[in-house]
Amino acid sequence: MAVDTFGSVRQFCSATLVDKTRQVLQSSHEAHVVKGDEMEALRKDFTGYKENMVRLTPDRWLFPGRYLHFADKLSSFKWRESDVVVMTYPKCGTTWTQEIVWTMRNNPDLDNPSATDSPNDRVPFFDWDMFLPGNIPKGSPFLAMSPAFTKLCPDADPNDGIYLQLAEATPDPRTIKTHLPFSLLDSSLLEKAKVVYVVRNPKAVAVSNHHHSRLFLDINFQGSLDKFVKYFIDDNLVYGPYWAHVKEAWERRMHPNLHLVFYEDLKANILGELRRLDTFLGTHLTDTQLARIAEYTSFAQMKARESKAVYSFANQEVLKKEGGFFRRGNSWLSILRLIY
Ligand code: PPS
Repeated sequence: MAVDTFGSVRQFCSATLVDKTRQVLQSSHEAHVVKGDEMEALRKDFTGYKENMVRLTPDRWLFPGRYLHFADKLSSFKWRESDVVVMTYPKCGTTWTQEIVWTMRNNPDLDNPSATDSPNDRVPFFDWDMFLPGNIPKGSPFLAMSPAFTKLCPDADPNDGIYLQLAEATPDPRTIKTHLPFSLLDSSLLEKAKVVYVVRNPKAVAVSNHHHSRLFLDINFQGSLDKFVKYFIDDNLVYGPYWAHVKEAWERRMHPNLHLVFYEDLKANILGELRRLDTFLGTHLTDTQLARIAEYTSFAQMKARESKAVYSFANQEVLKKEGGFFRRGNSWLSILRLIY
């Protein structure tokens, strides 16, 4: 199928347009539109994909086309010394870690009333906007999901990024979530801010992502786990490739501002991991505070506190039969070992 080029997103981009299907971004990556048979095949399996996707070279990063609207702003985002960035490939334990880090920094005695605000308002997911529609009207449910945006950015246009602008407007000390790899962010990031990078066994990541991709209607994956694993291995999932993402963090692991966390270690020894984080963040919490935070951020307690608003964008059948976002916290062994 002959699909359009960057279409409507092109007019917003500050990146250099090389020709109808290529652009050079400020990060110096070249963006190519995914089109023709490749896009058709993706749309058949991911029926929620409305826009064309883009691929960046080098490394073949895959994003929705609307990434181009934000790419240069994301890669030149100004980091501050008090920032802590929680960075992950999707489904590696981001939500758990962002709650741990925010709580350690802002709610060590579990008495901060802001703790009931939505997690993505307290810890802006600053690259999320590429997944939202390009024309967000007043009264949109996407705006209702972020009261902090309306409060902190009353005059801002949501189409320029609800979460990007919220991240800019959030007062210090900020904790910011991203699924972007280092190479798509400002090269000063580690010199200015602290980064907590979370990695998880790729088999668990694939199983978790398969569920997520079937649950949420803007993805709406139609196929089996087997088929999804092939997408994962072939680096054909958004935010992929997994290994390039992890490698970029691994190469920086000796940097004093980078803290590497394994999801499996959080599960096995949460108190030990909280102590390591305490040292890295410089939060100086007592053992009693850390023990309370471990309990407060446990799977059971986070699941109990979860807001259900996001499920208005979910496949209700999958939700009912297989669970929501807080699915199981580790089930790949029983599922994937049967296949691989
Ligand atoms: S996302 O969508 O990329 O932000 O997802 P992410 O938060 O990275 O990963 C979701 C998986 O993490 C599990 N999870 C937890 N495990 C243990 N303890 C706590 N508190 C916790 N919170 C979230 C969540 O259940 C997802 O894993 P699966 O295997 O799908 O259950």
